[in-house]
Parts: sequence; structure tokens; C-alpha cells
Amino acid sequence: MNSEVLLNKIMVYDNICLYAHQFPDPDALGSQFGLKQFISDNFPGKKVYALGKNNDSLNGTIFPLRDEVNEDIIKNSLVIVLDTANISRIDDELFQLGKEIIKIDHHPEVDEYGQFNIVETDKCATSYIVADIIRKSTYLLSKDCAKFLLIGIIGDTGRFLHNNTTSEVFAMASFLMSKGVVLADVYDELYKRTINEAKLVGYILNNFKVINNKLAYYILEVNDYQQFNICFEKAKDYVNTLANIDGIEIWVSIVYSQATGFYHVSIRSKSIPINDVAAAMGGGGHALASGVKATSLARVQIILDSLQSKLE
Ligand SMILES: [Mn+2]
Repeated sequence: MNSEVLLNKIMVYDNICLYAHQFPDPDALGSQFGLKQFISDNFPGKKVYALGKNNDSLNGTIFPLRDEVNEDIIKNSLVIVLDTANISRIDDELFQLGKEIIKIDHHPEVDEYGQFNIVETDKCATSYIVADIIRKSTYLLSKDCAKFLLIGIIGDTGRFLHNNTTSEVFAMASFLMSKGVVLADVYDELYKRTINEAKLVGYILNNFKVINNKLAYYILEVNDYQQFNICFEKAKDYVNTLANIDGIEIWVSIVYSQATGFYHVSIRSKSIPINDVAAAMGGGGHALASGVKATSLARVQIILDSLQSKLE
């Protein structure tokens, strides 16, 4: 049903604009460029654009650079927004100009901003949802398309490590690899680290704090990551440096961005749902992986206190 509506809408429009969330991760970009590749492969007459700001470490390396369009094109387009639960996180707000809007996402529903919403919260990644729609259709799934979608699934399952890695996920990964994608090549590119990035990991491991032997966190001020020549977009991606520590139930990264003026807080949990804490402070996400922005260290402390109270 979902696939029929999506494919019918794609057939109707000559111009299609694809959006994702701010600070795009491999699933945001994987679902966006996967869908773009699918449309280009199967509907060569159509113009399809992957929009939003580039992620310096992912665009121009493992993913292509983003496209640019003028507003007139967006006004005549089908807009598809990927991997984004709420309107305020969509990069950028011009998406609203689209003639029709479709949302495809796997986060718990926050805003039903599409005329048509494909929201499957039991799926590991938005890239999985896109791949599933294509798999069930009779259309071509090229090697490039399969690669982008597989990167998205790898990203959101933490290389098939998180508890969203089901047998269906492996079946999908197998299906995508059967299109010719070499996993080792993807990993080499996706998990390549610079010497400075390795040093930042060292800094985090030397400086993280532990509360009651159950909650671990670290704070990175601008100088802490800039001393290693690392930009904010990259610096905020290290929360799982604190994963898999014996006894630690919840782990948190807190990274300040000069550009936004916020501490960006990423919360991860082994088994206790923490998205209510993020939501109470204006953020959101999955039960065991959420994010929230805080205006000050005092607000950060409130978040840490709320998380700590869950562990008592
Ligand atoms: Mn995702």
C-alpha cells in the first residue's frame, strides 16, 4: 500500500525534491541518495534533487554533494522528507513550498507534516523502509542505490550491533549486497578516522565522568574539539565511545556548538527508555537513542539529574 502511493506519486511529478534532517547522518543521507538514485535509474526523464546542507565528512566522500534548486522548482515539485520526525528538524524550511509532501520515517511520530505519511517505527532505519518499498516493486535496484541504502542501515544499527538488528535486517542487508555492494569497501570509507579523530576519542576516554557507576557522560566545549581541528558536526558523533562499559546503563555526550548557541545532548541507553527525558526538554528520538538541545550547562544538569533519577 505504502509503496503503491509513493511510486504513483513519483510517477505523476516531473520534479522531485528530497529533504532530510539537519546535521544529516548516514541514514538521512542513505535514504535520500538511495531514493534519488532509484528515481534517476527508473525514471530518467524526471529531475530529482537531494537538498540540504552538506555534511563535511559524509558528502563528497561516501555520498555525493547535495544539490541546489531555486524556489520555483520546489513549488512545482513533489517533496519527500526522509528520516525526520518533526518539522523544526527538517533541513531546510523551503520544503513547505512543495505541491505535495510525503514523509518517510522510522522515528516515533511527532509532526504529521505530510499529505501522506509512511511512518514505521519498528524499522531499524528509514533506508530500510525505502529499500523495502523498492524490493517489493518490479523496478530496478542498481548497485549504487543498494550501496546508499545499505550505508543507511549500517549507520542506524551501529554496524549491526544495536538491538534493532533483527533477522529481517540481515535479510535486507543480504539482498542489498546481492546487487554487488562490497561491505569491506563501505566500512573502509564509513569508519575511516583521521589521526586527530583518534586523538579526540582519547580525550573523551580520558575525561568522561561517571555518576553512581551507572551513568557516564562527557562535555566537549568548542576548544576541546577544535584543538584537534575537528568541526562540531563531527565532534557530536562520538557518543558511542562510551557504549559497552560494564555497569553503565545510560551514556551521554554533550557538545557545544558556536553556530547554534546550544549544547547538543545525545543520550543512549542499554534498556531503560530515555526519550521521555529528551521530549520533556524539547528534544526527541527513539526509546534508547534520543537527542535534545540545551541553552546552558544548568539545563544540561537538569537533563543529567532526570536521567540519574531513572537509575535509582
Ligand atoms: Mn534514521
